Amino acid sequence: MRLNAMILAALIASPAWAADIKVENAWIREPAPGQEVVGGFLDITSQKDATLLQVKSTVAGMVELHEMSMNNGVMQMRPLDKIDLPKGKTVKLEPGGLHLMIEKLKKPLKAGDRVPLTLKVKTGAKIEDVQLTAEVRSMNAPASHQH
Ligand SMILES: [Cu+2]
Repeated sequence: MRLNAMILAALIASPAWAADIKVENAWIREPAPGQEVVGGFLDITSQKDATLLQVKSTVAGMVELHEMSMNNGVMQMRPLDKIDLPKGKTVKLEPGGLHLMIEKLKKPLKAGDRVPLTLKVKTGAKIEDVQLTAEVRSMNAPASHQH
């Protein structure tokens, strides 16, 4: 029993990032009162060719990968089933482009809150979870899109 507990403690204490994946500037737009869908943004760099398959958060019922783009002068958004992470390239999820759509919020988020996110990243045949926290930030501009 004691040995199992020690192994568990060692696992929990291991570094938060996967060795080959670096995540920076993770933030979430503060939702308006009653709003249950918000955008999430981050910069992700992989040292190997990899694929972001899925994102989860304990504060949300669902997180989708989305892409916004201009189409004949109209801003459109579509869900993606994955986001490619080319080796050594920083892929930016940012307003107006790729983003996370954090949906079915289980509680109100306020500016300054730290929200846990889990990224499921596939590298070759290996799939691993990358844990991080994103800061909720208020934006003066209204949400840039509606569902
Ligand atoms: Cu979206």
